[in-house]
Amino acid sequence: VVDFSRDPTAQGFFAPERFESRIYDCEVTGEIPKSLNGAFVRVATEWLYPPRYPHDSIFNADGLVAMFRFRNGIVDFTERWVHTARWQADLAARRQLYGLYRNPFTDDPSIQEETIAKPYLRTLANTNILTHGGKLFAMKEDGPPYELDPETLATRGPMTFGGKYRSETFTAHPKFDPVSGEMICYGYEATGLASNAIFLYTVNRAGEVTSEVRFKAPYVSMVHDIALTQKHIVIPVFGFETSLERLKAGKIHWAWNARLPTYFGILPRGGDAADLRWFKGPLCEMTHTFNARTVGEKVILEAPVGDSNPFPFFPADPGNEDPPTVKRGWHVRRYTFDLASRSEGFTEETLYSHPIGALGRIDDRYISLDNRYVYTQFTDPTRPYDEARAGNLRGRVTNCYARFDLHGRGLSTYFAGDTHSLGEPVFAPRHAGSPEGDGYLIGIASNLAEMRSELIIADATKLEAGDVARVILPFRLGSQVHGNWLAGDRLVFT
Ligand code: V55
Ligand code: FE
Repeated sequence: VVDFSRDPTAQGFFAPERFESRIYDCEVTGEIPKSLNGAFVRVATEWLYPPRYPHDSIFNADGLVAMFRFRNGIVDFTERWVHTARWQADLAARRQLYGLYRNPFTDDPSIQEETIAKPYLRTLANTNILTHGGKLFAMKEDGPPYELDPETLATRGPMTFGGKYRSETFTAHPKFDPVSGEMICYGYEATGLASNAIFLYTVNRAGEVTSEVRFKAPYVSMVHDIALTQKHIVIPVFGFETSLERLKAGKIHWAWNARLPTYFGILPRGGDAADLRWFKGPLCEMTHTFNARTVGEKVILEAPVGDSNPFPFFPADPGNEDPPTVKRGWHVRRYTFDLASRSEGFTEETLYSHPIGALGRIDDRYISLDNRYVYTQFTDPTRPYDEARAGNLRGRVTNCYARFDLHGRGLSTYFAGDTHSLGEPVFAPRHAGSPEGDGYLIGIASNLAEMRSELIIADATKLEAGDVARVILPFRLGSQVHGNWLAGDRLVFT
């Protein structure tokens, strides 16, 4: 039975829509820049069938991928479920067979034996969507990526990399080196549920695995994102914990634990496990990174960072909660790791005390290089809000994008309007050769008054001027996890 009426998080603007769709030549306001050739792709979490447990995480909902294909000022739209093994099994059974987030011990008894032995079969491919080696794929960090047809978004199936990718899992945040064209990717819990094995891979331009490094995390935690420099890979480990006992007890995969330290692994590129060095310090919540670089003997990392549990659906066990004095929210912070020092410590510096969102992006052509700008969304409670038209969400809507200057220490902001709420912004270059930051911020806005979603296109160099165009959808899109701009000259989008 499909009944979402008892789920308070699935109502109003957030009620699941659950359909696959195609719109030819979308409705547009303003003018889409003709130089934008490529695609904005994104993935949302949406339940095909309601969860078996009411306290489950929305991260355990199915992946719904969408593409806005830009050609010469025209935009076509396609949206499809990722037809994972799990999605297909649920559809065949006409009900939700799968239990809590990343806990097969809570699955339907009819499938448990298989899902406990092969937990990667439960992946939802619901976290990110990217291309490499001529393939488009959606992924979640608990299983293999799923390859998609770049024209139709039809699911082709799990990716195997010719058998040379040996981790059971694959991160949702692979990193692309713009100089070498390589993809650096990894899996944590690489050898099974609650294992502390991390396998890290280099995949060349052609999509072939060229190196593997196997090592162990200091404790089993959510290694959601990493950072890449031209010389090093930075691996943050912080704050969440799990164990087989916990999973067998039927609990959700992760518990926050404010008593845990943060570790940062620094691995030289081309090195092996013996070259990995762990730095250790007080807890910092760094689910996502902006970027990093190696300068002499120092590795320098910027990230949106907080000090408290970011995910209320992964609560702490009694005694491990955040102290009551802790401030919630995120800031732009810089971390410096001194490879010449013998100390295991690192330094932390808040670059901007301005509140920001948990997601942050850069001009992806500068991944691993010295970037000047970082972009994120945030809530400005002083901006106007039309409660009569948009409903009772005053002070809670994410109404702005920000660009922070890491060199000049300046901030510019875009305001989406008094009935809108924004997700993650992505950066699209104005032209293939335009300098860093010369381009557009693109992202989905919820129009809470009209009950529809809009794709915002704002000039990243003139955010205060408002957007240059919006693509108007006649329906709501599910909550985005991540999106990306795939330029026309990049691989599958020629
Ligand atoms: C995140 C999202 C996930 C997940 C783990 O945003 C971390 C972070 C949508 O699923 O499984
Ligand atoms: Fe993420």
